Amino acid sequence: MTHTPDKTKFLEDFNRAVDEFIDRSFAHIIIISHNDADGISCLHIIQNLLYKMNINYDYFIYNRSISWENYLQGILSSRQTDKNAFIFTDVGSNLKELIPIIKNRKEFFFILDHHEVEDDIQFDELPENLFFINPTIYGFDGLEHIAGATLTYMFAKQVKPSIMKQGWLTVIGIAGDSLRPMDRLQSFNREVYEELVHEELIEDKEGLILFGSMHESVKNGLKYSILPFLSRFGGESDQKINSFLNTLQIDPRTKLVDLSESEIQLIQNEADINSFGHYSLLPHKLGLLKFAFEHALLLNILCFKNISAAISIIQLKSITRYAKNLYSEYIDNLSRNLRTLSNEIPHFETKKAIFIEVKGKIPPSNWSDTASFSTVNELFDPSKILFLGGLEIKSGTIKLSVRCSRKYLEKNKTNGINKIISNIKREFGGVGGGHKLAGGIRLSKPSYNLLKNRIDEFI
Ligand SMILES: [Mn+2]
Repeated sequence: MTHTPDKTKFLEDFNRAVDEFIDRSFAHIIIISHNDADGISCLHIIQNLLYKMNINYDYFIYNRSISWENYLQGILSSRQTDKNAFIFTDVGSNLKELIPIIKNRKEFFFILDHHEVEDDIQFDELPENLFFINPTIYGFDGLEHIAGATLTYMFAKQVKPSIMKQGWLTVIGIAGDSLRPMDRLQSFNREVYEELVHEELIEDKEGLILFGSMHESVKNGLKYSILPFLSRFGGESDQKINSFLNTLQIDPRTKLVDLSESEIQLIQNEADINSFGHYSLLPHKLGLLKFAFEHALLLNILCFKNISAAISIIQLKSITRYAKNLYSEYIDNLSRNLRTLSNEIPHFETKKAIFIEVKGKIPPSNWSDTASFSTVNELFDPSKILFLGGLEIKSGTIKLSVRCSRKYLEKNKTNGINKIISNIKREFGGVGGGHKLAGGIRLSKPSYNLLKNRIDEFI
């Protein structure tokens, strides 16, 4: 969509949903959220809201690996009443699957999502018990303008203004989804961010951005930065980085956030990088959890390894040893994977796409993030679509992370990853979905082989 977003219409529909939600004073609510940092932030915002409203609730996490029909079968109760409701956050834009289910239920459904809607849907003919709040259908960009947590925060705050105190949760969602320094935020993300800074619920700082390692020493920052990934230092030996810093007369043990402006200048000049920007701190947290980007990344890691730990750590003030170990291991692997990817792995390349099979070279739990970070760091031709993955043993299917660069999107505005994935699904079946920039698909092995040869038809 290239036209300017219709904010008035969006807020009108948004407010109508909020009013309905308040007026119906539900007896019990089931929250369903996505298994990533944004989704976990949304979950906690809604939990806080329902607690304040004295409404009982249960929650579930959806990882999009099975269809909604199969998933909801285990959740939908045979006892239906319009006194109960569902709130979906950061998930629920697969309307083709959901509408037939929702139409036959008595409960009310509030879907707060920022993923693109791939299906052909008449939005004025939705079931009466469905409130579908998705800014992308009004022309907003689900990645650049509004995170799931931003939308969820706006909803919760409209219902109960005192939810602002939990607004820091929003910044975790924004940091996890946007992968951007905070000075690059736009639209609702920016409005909410500035409000939270103004209310001193979060702190906005500027400095050398080495995301993934903002809580570290400058030596570790250069070594383990994943955004930007510094090919000169990433995964290199301590000795090499120390000697670089020593020639600049900078103590390698200096905390990254304590570097002076002139030291930052010096590093940028000598290393030929340009990475000055804004980052966000959560004032009531300590150590790694104080840094919004790193906190979000930790949640994303835990969502894969141990979902309960992800759900509980967002409430903690300081990190557990267990989580810290997982984090260091992850960053260590990711910087190594990015190094591997930028050097050796063979590619299958067509005019419009690059396929990289990483099975055996990169563990499956790292595929998605390695794909994301190799794309944002432009390790491959940014004018091509990246398919990174391989055989997933437990499902026997080929699991692919699909990514494009922002540059690609600027040139191909209407043909994002979600669109490409739905084109592929229409031809080959499979399960998957996503944003304009990022998505995933699982395919059978034969379908995958066909796809590799015919990919340019679908892009
Ligand atoms: Mn999201």
